[in-house]
Amino acid sequence: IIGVPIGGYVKVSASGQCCLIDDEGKECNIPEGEKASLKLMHPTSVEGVDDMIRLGDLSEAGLLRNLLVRHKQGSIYTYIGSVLVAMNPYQMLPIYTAEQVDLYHGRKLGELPPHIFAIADSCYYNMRRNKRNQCCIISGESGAGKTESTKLILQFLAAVSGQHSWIEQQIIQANPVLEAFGNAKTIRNDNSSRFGKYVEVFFNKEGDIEGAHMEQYLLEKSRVCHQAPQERNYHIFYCMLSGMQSDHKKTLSLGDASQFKYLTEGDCLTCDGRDDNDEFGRIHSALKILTFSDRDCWEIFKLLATILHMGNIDFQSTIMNNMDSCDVMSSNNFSLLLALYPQLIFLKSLTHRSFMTNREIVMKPLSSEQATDTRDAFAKAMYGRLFVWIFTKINSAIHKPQTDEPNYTRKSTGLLDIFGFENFPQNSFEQLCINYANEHLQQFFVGHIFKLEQDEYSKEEISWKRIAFSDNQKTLDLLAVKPLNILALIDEESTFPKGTDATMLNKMNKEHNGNKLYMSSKSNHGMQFGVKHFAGTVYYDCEGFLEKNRDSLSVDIMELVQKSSNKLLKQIFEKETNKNSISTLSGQFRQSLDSLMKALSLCQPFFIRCFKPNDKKMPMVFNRELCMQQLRYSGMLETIKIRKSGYPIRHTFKDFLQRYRVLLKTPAANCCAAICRAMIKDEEDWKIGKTKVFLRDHHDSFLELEREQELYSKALIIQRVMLAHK
Ligand code: AD9
Ligand code: MG
Repeated sequence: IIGVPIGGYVKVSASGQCCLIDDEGKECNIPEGEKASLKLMHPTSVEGVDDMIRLGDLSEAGLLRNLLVRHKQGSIYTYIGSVLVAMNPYQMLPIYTAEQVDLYHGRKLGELPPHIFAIADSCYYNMRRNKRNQCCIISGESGAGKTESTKLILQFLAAVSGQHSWIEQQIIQANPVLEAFGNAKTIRNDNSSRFGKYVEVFFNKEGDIEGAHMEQYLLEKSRVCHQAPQERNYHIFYCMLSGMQSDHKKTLSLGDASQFKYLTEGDCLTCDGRDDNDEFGRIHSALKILTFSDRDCWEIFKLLATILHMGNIDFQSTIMNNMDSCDVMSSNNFSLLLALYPQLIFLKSLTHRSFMTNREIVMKPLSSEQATDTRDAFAKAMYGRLFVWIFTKINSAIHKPQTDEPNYTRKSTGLLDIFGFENFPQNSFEQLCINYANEHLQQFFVGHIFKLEQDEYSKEEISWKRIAFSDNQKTLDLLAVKPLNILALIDEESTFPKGTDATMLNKMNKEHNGNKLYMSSKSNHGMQFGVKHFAGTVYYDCEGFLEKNRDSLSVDIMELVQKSSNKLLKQIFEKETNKNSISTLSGQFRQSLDSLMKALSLCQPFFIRCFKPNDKKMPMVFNRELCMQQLRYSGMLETIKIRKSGYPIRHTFKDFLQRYRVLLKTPAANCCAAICRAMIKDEEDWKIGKTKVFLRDHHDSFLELEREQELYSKALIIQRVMLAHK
């Protein structure tokens, strides 16, 4: 890697020839002239350290090597103070057993080798000791291990929570369901989360889990209709087709996955290491635990089948009155769909769109491409709403009202597992939203580690040399803060009936041309724009932006839903009317992110940075370049510098005294004596007994007076300072 030295050791052969074996196992002879560029490694780098704050060689190369050495030893966790770096092992390690839970429970951070359980235990301990809500912010790119880490923390919290009750079971069982409906195989991760989630677990005074609440963010709906090569649709479809009883399948006219267009676009039906058949059983029983009735499950599967059958509808182009139009191909088998909808309305709403002229509503025929888009939009909307419905239902199962205890509000630990930063050869609206969310989180991290820390030092007048750090606020400004920011322009254009992706891009180019963080289209006809994100520059393809952002269905489709005989279908589309006023997707996403950030800012945060050691999903392979990239953009080097020279722990004097006075080993009596000695001249005027201080009568009021004066003069000073500031 350019500019990043590699570690190694020198082997001297019997003949005296020197040869270098580097960290990647490569042997090379060192020409005489280059020997001077060899540097002796700092002793802390040779075997690696648990906490990178202790590294002697605080350089990129030093950090990288530390992670490499530990990865080789099988130590996947490393601290930077209280920040945990977690390297995906891509293999099952025997470190998550009940014994390990016991081992880490009740121990201080750093007492034992770094572990995700240690972070979980710190959360739990802090929550109870400080009576403050905690949160774990888990970040990293796709496949780095965020979702697995979230599950491990939940597992730990459930294990240490006193009672082993039904509610813990339910919270844990929410995962297989959410993953079935919201995760899919992508080229980066066989179980990639295509939505973000924030899970808040509530604890009562005794430290037992009392309930939970989950928030979801922006499911990737486009996957329902399109998959990139070697990627799959959501797991649930394949599980259903492989695990469902054959008579049920027959009722729903289901064969196997290869029969459905929506499942075959990526040319990948199975996923190594996943057994869709087994998984179906697990999903089904998890649904039951979460209070979904057999009927609910059946309704869900029916809707999924509907979506699959919809995908198989083809349109045949025709010309009618000189206009492009189309018909549904008669060869298609859509008998299942017709059981749901009146036939004529169904066919018409897919192939026509009605709109208002000055006087009346007219039906305009759609071309076969437009009809295909309408069909896909309907399928995506169905799946998206089904997902939200399932999510809401899970939430109501795990929601438990706080037990009525006067003077106690229950505390929570929140776990944030959100989609990682994405930069594909082609990026669209979804990537823009995802990367915007990641910018927000990065800002939160930077804000917490750097800004707050340094601000606190200046406030307390602690002498301190400021550390430069890369702040991504300017990117956030460009995306969502400045007037006419990118998201605002997309929203604005989405509300113009005549707005197109091209007019939107035009406005963006005009507005942000001078901004160094913004890249205009590469050519005049280009439909791309670029944003310089904290983790690299991403070019976005504008095509489809407005349509995705508007996220609306034609009135004809909405009418079709109303006329359908399916209760669940009607129910999931019901909310439309009473949804709050924000109608665009990016608007809703922004709002939910804002409230997330607000919630996070009220918690004591822990940060877990997941790292991906290689792109091949392989154990024991450490790609230095890939890791270097992650180290750089996650700001780890700066984090270490600030943690190393900083004071991340702070107490008010009062708290500190109350907690740590015992360590002085001065008995209380001696402290009392010290006070008396300082205040009362004559040693004969006071005596220290076994449990009490004995004073002369007049010294009682004397001490009280002195105390008052001391406190009063402090109050006066404060008052004066406040007046001066006015
Ligand atoms: V994405 O942004 O949702 O695409 P994640 O969530 O960061 O991504 P995930 O947790 O799904 O990644 O991890 C990917 C895979 O790595 C898992 O399916 C496991 O096979 C593997 N993994 C991750 N962490 C561990 C671990 N602690 N132990 C064993 C792991 N395997
Ligand atoms: Mg995930």
